[in-house]
Order: sequence, then C-alpha cells, then structure tokens
Amino acid sequence: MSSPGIAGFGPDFAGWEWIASPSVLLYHPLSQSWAVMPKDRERRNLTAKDELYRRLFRTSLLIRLVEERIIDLYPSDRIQSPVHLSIGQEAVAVGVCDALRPDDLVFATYRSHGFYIAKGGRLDEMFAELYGRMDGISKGKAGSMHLSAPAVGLMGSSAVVASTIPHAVGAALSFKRRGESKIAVAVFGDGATEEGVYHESLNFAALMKVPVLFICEDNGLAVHSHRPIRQTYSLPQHAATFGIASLRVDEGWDMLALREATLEVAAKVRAGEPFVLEIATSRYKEHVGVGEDFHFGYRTSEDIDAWKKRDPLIVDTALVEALRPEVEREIEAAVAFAERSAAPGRAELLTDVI
Ligand SMILES: Cc1ncc(C[n+]2csc(CCOP(=O)(O)OP(=O)(O)O)c2C)c(N)n1
Ligand SMILES: [Mg+2]
Repeated sequence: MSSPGIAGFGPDFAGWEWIASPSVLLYHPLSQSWAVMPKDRERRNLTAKDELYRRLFRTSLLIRLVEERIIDLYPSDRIQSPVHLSIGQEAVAVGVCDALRPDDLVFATYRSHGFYIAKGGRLDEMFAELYGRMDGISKGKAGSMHLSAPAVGLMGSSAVVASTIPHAVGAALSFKRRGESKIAVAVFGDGATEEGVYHESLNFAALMKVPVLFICEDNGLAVHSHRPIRQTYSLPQHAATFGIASLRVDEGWDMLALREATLEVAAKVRAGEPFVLEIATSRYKEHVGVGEDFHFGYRTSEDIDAWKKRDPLIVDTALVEALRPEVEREIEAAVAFAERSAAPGRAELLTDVI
C-alpha cells in the first residue's frame, strides 16, 4: 500500500523504518494522514511518586507478586490447572485496563491473570478458581486458562489461540446495533495473528465499522518460535490493508505510556472505528509453567536483560518495598480464602456444562 509520504520515510513506507519509531507516529489509512501521538504529555506532568503512577505501579506489583505466589504454590499441587505466567508483561494489562471504562468489555487469552486483576476481578475468587474450588469465579471449572469476570467486563479467556478475537468483534457489533458507547477489546499474542480468524475478524470489523480495539501483546514468541521465522508481515501494514488504523508502542514496560496510548486510541474506537494497537512486551518465564526456559536453547537470559533494565518493578525498588507489605497481605488473604473453599462434589460434574 502507499502513503502520502512523510519526511524521512519516502512515498512508500514499506519496510521497517517507520516501525522503528512508531510510538510517535499514527497513520490513518482511510484519511491517508499522519498524526503525532502526544504520548509523553502525561509523563511530562508526572513525577514518579504521583498518584497515577503509584496506582498503576501498585496494580502491576500486585500482578507480579500474585504470579510469584503461584510459583511458590505450584509444587504443592494445590493449583489444579496449567498456568501461563505474564511476569514481564504486566504493564500491558495495567496500562490498557486503566484507560478503559468499567463497562468496556475485554476478551483475552490463557495468559490473562494480569487482565483479570487489572480489569477489577476479585483476587480471592481467582485463587479459588486456580485451586479448582467452589468459590472460584467459575466454581473451579475454568482454571487459569479460562478466567472470566463478567461483572467487571472480563468476558472470557481461552486456551484456543485467537479464539476470543471474533467474540470481541461480535460484542462490538452488538454495541453498535444498540447505540451503546462501549468498546470491546480483543487481547491476543503475536502468534495469534497467524490464525485465519484474526484476518477474518479484521475484515468483518472494518466492513461493519464496529468499536473493537485489537490489542496484540507482542512478546516475540509463540511457545519457542521467534516472530521473524513465523511471519512475513508487520502488523500495522497488515492492518492497513483492511483500512484499519494502527499504532505500535515499543515501550511496553511503561504503564503510563500504554495508558496514554490506549486512551487516545480508545477514543477513536468509541467514535466508531476498529483499531489495532500492537505493544512490544517481554515474557520472562517459560511459555507454560512456573519455571524458566533458557535451557531449551532458543533464547538466553541475556536476551531479556535490556528489558529488565527498563522494568519499573525491577528498577523502582523503593516503591516496591513501600508497597510490598500491603500487597502481600492482600494476596495471603486471597490464598487463605481459596484454602478454605470447598472442593466441588460429584453433584457439580454436570452443572454449568454445555
Ligand atoms: C488454535 C490453537 N493452535 C495452537 C495452539 C497451541 N499453542 C498454545 S499457545 C501457542 C502460541 C501462541 O503464541 P502467542 O499468540 O504469541 O501468545 P503468547 O503465548 O506468546 O502469549 C500455541 C501455538 C493452541 N492452543 N490453539
Ligand atoms: Mg507471543
């Protein structure tokens, strides 16, 4: 596709140059115009101790310490389901969800402890769910991979890669038909964009002009495969072929930048256009499970060092230590709730099953 051209990028922006500095550039293919994202605006007005930063940081820390607690608990076999940890990726869930309205709906993946928590799901019901207990948010039948909390707008998550993307498009269509100002958010990994349903969903969303925000968590990996050996396309260019505007944010550790980007983009979606927001991020742990995966030989721990140097939960140790006691108390109360909860009996075997 061709663009009207922009200084330094030439008339055809094919190639990676324009993606290299994408977090400040927004190309809208329908109006064929470029805009500069004012992503630094909020950060300029903030110091590290400001209320907003502290709120986002606290939620990020909660997610990380929850997953670290899962790591501790896992060998005991109390947690009954496989777990896909998002340690390293927390800022995405936090920045995105903080920019949404409570009644906006999120459809996510098997790696969604962060989205569950950031959207406002109850932590005690999440631990009880992971334990497979009756007080779990889905009475223990969903486990970690199928978390949902409809009361706060987390409509579902799924182990089937890309499968919740069309659900978000369908929800967005219903908002449009009912004249509601809500938006639907489809969260998926970079690997999910290789599924046919992603392409169908983009096409349908563009055709129907529904208020859906597609969010790609680009950790560069699908299990053990790196993105460049799997894909021939860049997401923004691909989205543009459907006439869908897009933005890539490279600073996926930066909760404030992600919140700001999502606010800007969600306003466009609410006004009635689909949008693709691609966020670079980094998974520190193995694909599934609570260990590390550097011994498999497809990546080294040094590969994520640069990311860790930017990670606020590693860098801002003073704030971590200031918040840690109260966050740990909250987690221990949730774990105790799960421990107390009854296991489902035989009578539950066929309930809530379709
Ligand atoms: C339809 C389908 N195909 C394949 C799989 C096996 N699988 C599970 S996770 C995964 C990789 C997905 O990678 P990505 O979408 O980037 O998400 P990430 O795990 O990196 O968060 C694959 C291929 C699956 N669960 N569902
Ligand atoms: Mg991935």
